[in-house]
Amino acid sequence: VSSFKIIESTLREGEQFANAFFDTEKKIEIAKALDEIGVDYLELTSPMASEQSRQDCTAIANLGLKAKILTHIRCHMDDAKVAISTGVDGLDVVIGTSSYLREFSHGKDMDYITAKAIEVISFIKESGLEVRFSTEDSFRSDLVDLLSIYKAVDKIGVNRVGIADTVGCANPRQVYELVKTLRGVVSCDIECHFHNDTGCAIANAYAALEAGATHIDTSVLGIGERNGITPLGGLFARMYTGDKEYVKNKYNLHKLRDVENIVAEAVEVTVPFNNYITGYCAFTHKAGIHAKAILNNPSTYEILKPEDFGMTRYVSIGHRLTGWNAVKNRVEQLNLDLTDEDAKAVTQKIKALADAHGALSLDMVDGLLKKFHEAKEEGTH
Ligand code: HCA
Ligand code: CU
Repeated sequence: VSSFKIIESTLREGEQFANAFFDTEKKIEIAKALDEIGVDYLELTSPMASEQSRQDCTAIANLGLKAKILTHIRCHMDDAKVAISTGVDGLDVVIGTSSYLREFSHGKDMDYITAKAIEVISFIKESGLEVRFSTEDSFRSDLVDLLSIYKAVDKIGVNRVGIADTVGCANPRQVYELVKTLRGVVSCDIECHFHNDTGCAIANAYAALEAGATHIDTSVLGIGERNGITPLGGLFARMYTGDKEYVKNKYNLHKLRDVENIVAEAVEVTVPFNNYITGYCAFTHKAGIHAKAILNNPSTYEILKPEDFGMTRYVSIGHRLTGWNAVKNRVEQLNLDLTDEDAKAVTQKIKALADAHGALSLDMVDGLLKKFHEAKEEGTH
């Protein structure tokens, strides 16, 4: 995968998260924080959702951010007209194509959908805006229906077509196959949107990019409808691992933690302990064997460099799995005068204490080391 673009949808999909309520000020703060990271696009809630949503969309479209501003609308002329009047750079148009949605949601057939799509897309293009056309619930839609509607909109010059795994049912192999097939049928860009109900949202995004997709939808911490979509941080971790330089040069990765904290606080959740990159244990090394190798060369057990994300590595030593090399490293950090033999003795003491009482805090470990150091000093006087 040589390049990709991020459509950051915290301010659209993320607003569909159970706890989300962003007032205007919070939306602007989030938009600016995401812009600092350098995401390519921001996608905002439809101006048709409510009067305040319309005003907020207009306000953010006029902030002069580097990111292109999109709003997300139904495939209706009325939606398109109002959305254009907000001053956004482009519109993401969506309509359901699966039999579930055709039957139980909007009740329209494929001929109607195709004609409507062409009408709305042509209208948006005439106004000079970028336009994407996406099918909701793509993976439960008929493949022939999908390809023929994508082909039809590609022909009239849509900028991107979108595939949406609305229900989170797709797996990476299915994603690869669908995107690969679509890549052979349209010449425009391909955007993908993955829900995370079965934990595949990052892997699916990666598979889509490998198959020729160009744009991936994300949200901060993955928030969205139900359990959400591809998380921004997780996508960074995945893509960095494939092409570190591209990701580091294009995005300001040091700002990831800030925006996660802003969003976590706004929606009243804590950042998960095992979160990609920023989880509190994401760079904590524990077992003695790992600790020794990490101290010699971090690449032995680290695929992501913490410093590239403004994070720091931590080697945990106050537990029964500890090893003397890690303890000795702490001796050096504290600038104590202890030999290897001393470090080994303290290590045995830590293990015995941990067996008896559970983990020791770093303060307790430091206390043991200092006591050992002082005892030696007294011995030499
Ligand atoms: C929904 C809409 C959507 C749209 C995705 C897209 C989805 O909330 O149902 O515009 O590509 O998951 O299908 O988020
Ligand atoms: Cu969605």
